[in-house]
Amino acid sequence: MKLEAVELIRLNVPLKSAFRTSFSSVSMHEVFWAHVITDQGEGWAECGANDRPDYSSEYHTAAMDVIKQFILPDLFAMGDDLTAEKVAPAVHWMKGHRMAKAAIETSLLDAQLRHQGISFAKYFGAVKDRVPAGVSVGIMDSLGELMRYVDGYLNEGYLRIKLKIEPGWDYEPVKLVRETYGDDLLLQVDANTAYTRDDFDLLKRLDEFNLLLIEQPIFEEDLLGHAKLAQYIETPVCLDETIISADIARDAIELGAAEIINIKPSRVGGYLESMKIHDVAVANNIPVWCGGMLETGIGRAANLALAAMPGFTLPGDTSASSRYFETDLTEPFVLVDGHVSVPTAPGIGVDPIPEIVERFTVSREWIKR
Ligand code: OSB
Ligand code: MG
Repeated sequence: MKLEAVELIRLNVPLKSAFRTSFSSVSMHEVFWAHVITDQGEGWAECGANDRPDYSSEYHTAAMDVIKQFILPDLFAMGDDLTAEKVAPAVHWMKGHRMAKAAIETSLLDAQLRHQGISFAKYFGAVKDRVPAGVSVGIMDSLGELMRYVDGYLNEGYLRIKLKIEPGWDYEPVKLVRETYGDDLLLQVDANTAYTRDDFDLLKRLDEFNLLLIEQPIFEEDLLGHAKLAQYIETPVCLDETIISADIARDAIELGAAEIINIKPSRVGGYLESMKIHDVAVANNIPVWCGGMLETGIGRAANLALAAMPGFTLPGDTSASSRYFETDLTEPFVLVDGHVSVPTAPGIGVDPIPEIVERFTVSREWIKR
């Protein structure tokens, strides 16, 4: 395949309600898409980077810059020798910038598989045609507000609730949700690194609520700290921010720092690295689940395909489009019996709807070979 041109499309898509985590409150999903044109057809991907370097060191302006200055020149230079599988080796010299790399690799994989008539799900070796959906519930201003949201999501049929936590918003909300809905509710929490090694006793108090897992309790570089915490508490420790590669996944598992792994393709540099992490986890009996970055349909479609791989044994943050947006930019993903369908059409399996995309577009830029 030969890469002819890339369009970077910046979009501002309003969220239905503000999504607050321990690191930010977002009411506008500010993202960009990579739209590649190759000699075999076009492809699409959503970059997972936020507008600020708050979840990871990446942010969308920087990701776009890295794509333009470094990633594309290397790929243009490969002529017609390019495949999606060759992207990661070609840009391996470049430190970090995994979300930028993932956006380009994924859009090329989309182009390649659309041309071959193969869906992402088939390429990944998916074993399900629909995946169980959880929902990530942000930090709220009050317990009453939290309960209205949790109640609404459970009524819609979500199969698992994830509560965002931070110091001061942990024990009480978890206790209230557990006591209101009983022991059968699949319940987990996500701290996005908000705690420290000094908080282990506080986190141990959550043991009484029989949580599925606690996600990324402390600093992402503190592998040993997570291993110590995993020893100290009953709740399984799940890593998100820390796991940026299959190598780190292997080490975290061996160290006892990751009893469960959240796989987010953007964070790890793409779907091919995600498949490797899946395989490392499965080989070590570590459950994985698919995380999210509030993706529009373009990113969500690919995540759903990944979540249909056999090792994804826990419900993901692969919620329906209506969890996030009044209007998605592709055919919306809907919740049916707590599940979301895995796309079956070639590539990511969905297309942007031009009139809707237009409404949310902030800017477009073409980079040609
Ligand atoms: O830590 O999983 C996270 C959203 C943005 C950044 C980080 C995270 C999240 C979520 C929501 O928890 C996941 C989703 O529903 O897409
Ligand atoms: Mg997380």
